Amino acid sequence: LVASLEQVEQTYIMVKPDGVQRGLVGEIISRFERKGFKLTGLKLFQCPKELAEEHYKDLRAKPFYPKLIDYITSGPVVSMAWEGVGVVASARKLIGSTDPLQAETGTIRGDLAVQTGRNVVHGSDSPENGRRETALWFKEVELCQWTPAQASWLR
Ligand code: RTP
Repeated sequence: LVASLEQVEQTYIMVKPDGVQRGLVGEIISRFERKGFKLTGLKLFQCPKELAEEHYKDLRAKPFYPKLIDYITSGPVVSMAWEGVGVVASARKLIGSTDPLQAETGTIRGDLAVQTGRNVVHGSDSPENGRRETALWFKEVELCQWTPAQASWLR
């Protein structure tokens, strides 16, 4: 009842090419499912350069930007849209710090990654970016709004 008064957010989560190629897709999806968030979009996708540039436009001036674009477009990614109360901050917690060596054990990066430039997963950093990135990576028809058939135990 309390949670239903809070804001339901959207976030964009992406298994990056290293995560796909290392066979971590199921493991990563599983962590968000087990937490209790709702999956509203899911696809395997080869990201075109233009989309990678738009997604990371705020990082254009960074020295690592060209390598970041090469990395994200180097093979298919798994794009996901997740929905829930507090999902943006909670997903960032599940993912862990950008540098996997600083990420806590128990987080995705803390458990499964070593290098910042190969940190297996992306998660939106604000509710606004959650909406922006979901709309950037998914067509409207690819997103499913659905309600569990039985009352949810989670909110
Ligand atoms: P993300 O957007 O992927 O969830 O990552 P983030 O917010 O934790 O980190 P951000 O600072 O937005 O950086 C985006 C991605 O750029 C790569 N990166 N490389 N020094 C480096 O080589 C460096 N710094 C950042 C990472 O893949 C990071 O996730």
